[in-house]
Amino acid sequence: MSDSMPTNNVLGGPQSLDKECRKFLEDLRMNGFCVIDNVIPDKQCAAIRDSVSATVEREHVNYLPPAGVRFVPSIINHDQSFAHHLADKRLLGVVRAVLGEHPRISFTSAIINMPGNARGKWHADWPFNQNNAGHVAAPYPDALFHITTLWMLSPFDAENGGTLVVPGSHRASTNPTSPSCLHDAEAPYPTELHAGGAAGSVLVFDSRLWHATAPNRSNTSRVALAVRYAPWWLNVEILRPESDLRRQMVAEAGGNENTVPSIDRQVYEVLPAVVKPLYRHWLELRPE
Ligand SMILES: O=C(O)CCC(=O)C(=O)O
Repeated sequence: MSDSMPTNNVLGGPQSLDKECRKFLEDLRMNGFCVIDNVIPDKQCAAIRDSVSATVEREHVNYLPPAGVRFVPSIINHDQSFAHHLADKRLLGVVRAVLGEHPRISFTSAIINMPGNARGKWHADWPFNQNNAGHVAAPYPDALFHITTLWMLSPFDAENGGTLVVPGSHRASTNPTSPSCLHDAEAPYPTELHAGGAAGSVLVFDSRLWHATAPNRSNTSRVALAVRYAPWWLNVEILRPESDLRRQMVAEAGGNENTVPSIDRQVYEVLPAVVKPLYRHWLELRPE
């Protein structure tokens, strides 16, 4: 790809980025996703996986379909074993190149796909999922302004349910959560593939990318974190349980929305200094 191609709002001169980062950005721009390997070094990955698995066992909440998936929102409040890696230089290099300075974490969830879990429906993530009260209505503009990352605490492969993705679908102006989309959310897509990687890798994708939970056909759980990054200017308050915006747009309007509990002050205080700026906006709101 030449540097004269449309940049799809990737900020900063491409010359200022190193070769590896340029490759990640090219994949993200052309296919809608890339995989950054070795974000969590091998030696630490097993301990983090064990810690997250134990936390999910203790804290998992009732989650909607697909069946067989365990979920903990804002797991950072219960488990900080992985916290240091959230500000990984290579990953944040990609995030900043796309979203600009002062990115923020919008979601920190744990997801465990148990052996035999059901396949999920095709969707794009918040704020492009049309089933959420807070969404950018389809047809939406061709701009990348929210990044989803799936952290492979287990290796991801076709057998254990590496995430299903449709390469290139991030440039569509709609997705199968919209009645206007021609594709049935439950039907396989001809060009779908499983995103894969070794444990410790991070799948990074444009939140508009069509993706779905894949069935885990192995006999061990697939353990992952879903961490999403937003630019400073994207309003994420609808996700916060105690916000007035949520009261207005979800409770009073009778809508559906993800719930992202605020971060406990005591947890925030013990986070690594490089990670604090990513969560500062999500500190619990003190009653006036
Ligand atoms: O766990 C996966 O592979 C997919 C998760 C997913 O679809 C999501 O978090 O939006």
